[in-house]
Amino acid sequence: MIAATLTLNEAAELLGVHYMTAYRYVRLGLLPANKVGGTWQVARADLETFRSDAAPAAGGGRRRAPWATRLESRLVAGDARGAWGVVEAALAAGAELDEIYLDLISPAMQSIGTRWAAGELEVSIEHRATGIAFRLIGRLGPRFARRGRTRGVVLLGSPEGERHSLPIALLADLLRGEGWEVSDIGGDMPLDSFVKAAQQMPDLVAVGVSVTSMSCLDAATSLLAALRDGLDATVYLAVGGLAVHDFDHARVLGADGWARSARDFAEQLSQRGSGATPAGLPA
Ligand code: B12
Repeated sequence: MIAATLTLNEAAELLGVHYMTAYRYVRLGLLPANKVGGTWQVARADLETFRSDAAPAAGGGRRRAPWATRLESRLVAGDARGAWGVVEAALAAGAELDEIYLDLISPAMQSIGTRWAAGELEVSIEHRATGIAFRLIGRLGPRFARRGRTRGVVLLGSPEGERHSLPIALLADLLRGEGWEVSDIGGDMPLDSFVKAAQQMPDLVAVGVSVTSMSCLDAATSLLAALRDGLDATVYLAVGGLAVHDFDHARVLGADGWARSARDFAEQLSQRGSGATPAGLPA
């Protein structure tokens, strides 16, 4: 009977490469593997997929590296070093910092969430993956820093009860990369403290409220109303995140604007900064 699982040595032999080369494939997220009792194990099916992926694409073109899938495999395995290896490899291959956040880390986390919801992954795996994702952005975050004058101050946070703070941390760095000074007050922020933080922020241009859980939409509505009452009318109030469907929904919640992604939000803020009114948004 053919074994469904191989040691890394066996996998290296079947691939015709040195053990260390096979290990590097694992570390780069190219070859999925799990550590069991101190040794790496590779599923035979994953080895076959790796082999066919390594073959030249039909028509002679180069295959696009599936970085997000590789990162996901390292996050699910709890392999922080390997996850960083994937990020480094993607950067070396020419990926920009915003692409690492939006096209690697975000889809990897979204897929992990889908797999958790389908009962395929334990919640402990999801928590561990989130911890590693935070460590990745902890290393990458300083690279977004821009020299010189900032374009203005943006406050980001989530209403009380909303524990999804990773989307805010990602959004914060992406806006910093566009030259904004960002204050990230994280998730699950009591309403009074959120409003006070905004009021104490000099030169505040915009507040972004992030809502991922549907159950926190009411808290977001109360927060936006309190921010509207407590802040100067020139401060732009935006809402976003998985639980907010579109611009109309954002208006119902009491915000001035909405953006589906961090890229769109950065674009909106830039247009406001330049004095132009973003399409479909109030001045
Ligand atoms: C990690 C995670 C957690 C962690 C969060 C840890 C942390 N500190 O962040 C923990 C374990 C705490 C958690 C808890 C729960 N989670 Co959870 N979680 C996730 C997971 C896997 C990843 C979240 C993430 O970081 N995504 C990556 C970010 C980048 O994606 P994003 O949300 O699209 O963000 C972008 C845009 O939305 C936008 N954006 C975000 N905010 C804002 C704000 C503004 C102003 C603007 C303009 C734009 C903007 O910019 C971002 C970058 O482009 C998701 C899966 C998923 N699909 O996201 C589930 C997920 C969000 N969780 C879910 C659920 C159900 C829960 C729990 C209810 C589970 C439970 N029974 O306890 C609790 C709820 C806790 C609470 N009250 O908040 C569901 C949500 C379903 C729903 N919409 O209601 C998801 C979708 C999983 C699933 N597929 O079912 N979770």
